[in-house]
Amino acid sequence: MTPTRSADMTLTTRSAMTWQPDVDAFGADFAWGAATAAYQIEGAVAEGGRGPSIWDTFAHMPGRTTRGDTGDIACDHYHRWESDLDIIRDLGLRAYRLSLSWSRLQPSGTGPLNPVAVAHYRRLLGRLKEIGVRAFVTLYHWDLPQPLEDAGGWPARATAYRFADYAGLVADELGDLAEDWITINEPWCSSFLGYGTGAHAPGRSDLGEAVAAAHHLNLAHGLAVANIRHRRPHVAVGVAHIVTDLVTASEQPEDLAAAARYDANNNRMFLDPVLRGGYPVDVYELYRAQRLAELVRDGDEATIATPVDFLGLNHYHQLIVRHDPTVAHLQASTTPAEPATTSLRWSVTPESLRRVLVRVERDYPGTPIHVTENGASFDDYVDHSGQVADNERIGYLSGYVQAAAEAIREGVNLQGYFVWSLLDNFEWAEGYSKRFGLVYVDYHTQTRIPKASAAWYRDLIARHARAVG
Ligand code: IFM
Repeated sequence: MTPTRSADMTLTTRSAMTWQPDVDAFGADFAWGAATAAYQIEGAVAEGGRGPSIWDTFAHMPGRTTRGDTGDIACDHYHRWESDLDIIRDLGLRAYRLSLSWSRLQPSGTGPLNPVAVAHYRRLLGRLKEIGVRAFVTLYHWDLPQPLEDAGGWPARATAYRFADYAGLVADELGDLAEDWITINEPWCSSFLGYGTGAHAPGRSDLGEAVAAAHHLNLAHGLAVANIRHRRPHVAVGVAHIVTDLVTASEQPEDLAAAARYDANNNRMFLDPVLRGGYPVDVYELYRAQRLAELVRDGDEATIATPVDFLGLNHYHQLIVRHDPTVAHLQASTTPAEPATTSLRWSVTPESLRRVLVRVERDYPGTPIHVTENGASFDDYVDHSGQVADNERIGYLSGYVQAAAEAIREGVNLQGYFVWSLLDNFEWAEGYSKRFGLVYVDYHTQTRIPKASAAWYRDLIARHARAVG
């Protein structure tokens, strides 16, 4: 099928609704899915033996989240998971990416798993199997058990070993119910937002801690891959990194250098150790004062480079980078590449997805990739007829899916695509003010209303199924 608009157009207008991406590029087994994360949807924070995580603590601190929102109830998915899985089935999703709550499964961060939580997730994963939906299970999506934070958090090397232990136990208990596992979601956010800027839990602001956290998250990933493989040799294991598309503001040497520093920090500090065997030289340079070289012990880089079966790539938008001496440490600042039109003031740049996919193929050839997150927040509302006409989201997704198709045609080994998110949910420091879902959630009544984009996605998946026979 030939697209009627070129993918590099910014798709923010209502006319984009009529536009259909090229589904022929995607393989027969392509994993069309949607994604969520435990703290963002589950609620039930004090039930079933769950202990507090750093996000419980942080969200309850005054002034940390918009309107003081917390994940205490969220989408109440812990109680409503069966009907939420019915929505997944009705949309025809081929795959669903969810995360497990570490503080539900292992409240103190050490010791045996909590049998109530194991039983809960066994029911949920078992039901996904029954309805023929491929589960992609993330072990860590930012909700560190609070006792581990009290013992030092991610800046402490021991936390990496606690995570690897947890991963092994989960593989023992749940590894028969899912073929696809993701160790950690976006370690850049956990380290640099959690311990660097303090915008995310646990809210610490110390660059040295952020750098230590980054290395220990990378190490935790590598240790966990080995532990999972040891127990479940046949499952596929990967990690989900946010890969930002960066464009240099000018060809001036100082802007080029700023873009390289930004890229080193946001992208290569996480991709290179996993896919190339070690940190790049400029990352060691960038974090010389924070003693990265001393944090990295003999054997760590080999552990982190334990081969993965796929890269989970999370991508949202493109940024323009320029030299900015007023910004500490990176001396670089960014602006959106296009007028920022999503409600998070992110721009809509479909071409950036093609660019990051092609870049990963160029820099780490042959890596199987799943786009484990892509989507946009808009100010969705229920109209007088009870519908949510989120045409901007349809425009966004059309453009990015087309960009993914073009990347495949350019040789990228792309095997799956997950919309962020299945449901509107707790958007971290932004609380419930930002809506990313294919499905609208009324937080007062917990009513779910599939948006127009959900129908659009269902039809896309069905059209692809017909195209591949
Ligand atoms: O909601 C988040 C998700 O938890 C991690 N990746 C980015 C999403 C949108 O901000």
